[in-house]
Amino acid sequence: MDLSGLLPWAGLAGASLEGADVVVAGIPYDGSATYRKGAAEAPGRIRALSAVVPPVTEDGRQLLGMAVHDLGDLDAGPEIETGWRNVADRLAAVPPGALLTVMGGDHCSTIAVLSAQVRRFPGLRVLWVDAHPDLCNFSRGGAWTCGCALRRALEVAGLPPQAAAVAGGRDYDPEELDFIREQGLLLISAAELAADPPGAGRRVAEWTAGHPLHVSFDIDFLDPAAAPGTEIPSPGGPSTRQALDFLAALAGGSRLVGLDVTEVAPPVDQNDISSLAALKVIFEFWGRAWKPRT
Ligand SMILES: [Mn+2]
Repeated sequence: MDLSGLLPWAGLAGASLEGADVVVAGIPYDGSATYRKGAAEAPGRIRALSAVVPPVTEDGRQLLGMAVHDLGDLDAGPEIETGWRNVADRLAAVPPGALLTVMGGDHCSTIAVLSAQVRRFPGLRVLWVDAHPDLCNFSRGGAWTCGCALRRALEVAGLPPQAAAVAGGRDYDPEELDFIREQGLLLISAAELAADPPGAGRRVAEWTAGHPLHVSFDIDFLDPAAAPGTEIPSPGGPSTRQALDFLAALAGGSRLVGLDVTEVAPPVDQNDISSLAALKVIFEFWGRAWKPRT
């Protein structure tokens, strides 16, 4: 793809950190991926491809005037178990008025993101958009592997399990279903969501009850036809269209304070389909969550 002459983030980047409406960062970490690695390359690839996106959303909203600051990539070190702290400190210093947007990394990079977000926004709620709940206490040989990402993130951030909801679930370990039932988490399955994306979005918005909401979007939420380049593709997922309709309805009734998109793995992608899907989610999210200053 010829990107010469084009600027990242639709040309919107270049604002100061203090004056930014949106702050972007990458976490090039895939040390917790147990099947197919490659998510460490996602921030670089998504940032490069962001130059081809126009600064207009699909419903015609202008993003020109939205001030973007790109922090660049943050180093989580070789192991997220220790590496999350430095990344969280950097992200927690982002001014509260800025919409935080992070590119993973495997889904354990979200451990750093959520611990920062809960410092920026007390009372935070988390929507885990994913084919997998990532709620195992121990999975695939470790407690800090991707199957444990949400479980560890809640612990590290000091959030009760009830502060999280899962949307798009269709692959479970038995332990996760027990945990969801015992702790009373909201779970909206892929089948429920695909049957009525706006209805599912409204249900989540209602659940947030006015609390600040961070959305953690694992690209494997999407059907592998829409996002093949990921660690663990899971057939039977929603389309990108359904995902956007879900997010639009969600945005209509909730207070969005951040987004992270994880598990895009460029080395196993096809023609950048998955990176471009991630960018579509990011830009449409911005269009929904950003309130132009008047
Ligand atoms: Mn995940």
